[in-house]
Amino acid sequence: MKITLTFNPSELVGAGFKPALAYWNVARVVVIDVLRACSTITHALSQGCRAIYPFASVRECQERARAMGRDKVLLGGERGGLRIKGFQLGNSPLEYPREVVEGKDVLFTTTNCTKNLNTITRLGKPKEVLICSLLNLPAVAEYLVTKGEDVHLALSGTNGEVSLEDVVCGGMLIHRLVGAYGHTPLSDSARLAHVTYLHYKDNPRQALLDSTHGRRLIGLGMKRDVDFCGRVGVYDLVPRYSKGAVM
Ligand code: 3SL
Repeated sequence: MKITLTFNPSELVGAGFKPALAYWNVARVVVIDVLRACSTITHALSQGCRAIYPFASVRECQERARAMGRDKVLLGGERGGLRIKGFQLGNSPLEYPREVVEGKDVLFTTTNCTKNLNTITRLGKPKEVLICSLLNLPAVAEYLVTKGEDVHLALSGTNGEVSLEDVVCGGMLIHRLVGAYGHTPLSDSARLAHVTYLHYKDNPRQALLDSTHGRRLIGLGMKRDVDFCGRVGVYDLVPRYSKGAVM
């Protein structure tokens, strides 16, 4: 099992990643966005949401809503961390309880994560595309261990920058895979994530509080979201992206 990692979606299309494209089509890709999209997706699915349809842009989301029937779907997501005008839901997991999302399809767009997903699927056809946050990390790790195949961790980052909380989540996943497999070839970026995780090993939640994005969300009055997303292994779920939907 070889493990590679990109810190944000712009690296996926950069020249540096090109040599790995052949490998891309056989790898299992794990998309990570701890604050907050992957946490929100995982939580919504745990609450009985039928499917989440991720879109790169607000316009695509609105067009699909018109095509599917505006009253048949929920629109969710954010720009700048805030709910988009005309959308019923933002990107806070707390806005996705069972009474709101059970049996519903959510059309979803966020600044970084849904663009990351979009880039991944435009680049080719990975074997599987999985969604991981701290909330479901043990379930994802367990699943990957049963497969024992190459994995690429695609962190979402923030506006083209590295996000500490995503790096620590990626590093925690690597730690579990290395623990299960012993010697595992790691790319330098995967090794960096692992080392960063080891720094936060005893208190991974602290990484969310230290991170630029976590502090920004707290500044916007969203401390409850940061606390919610900082919990490890709450859901035994491995959401998959396939044919335009996460289920
Ligand atoms: O960019 C994203 O995908 C979001 O998760 C960022 S935010 O936490 O909603 O600001």
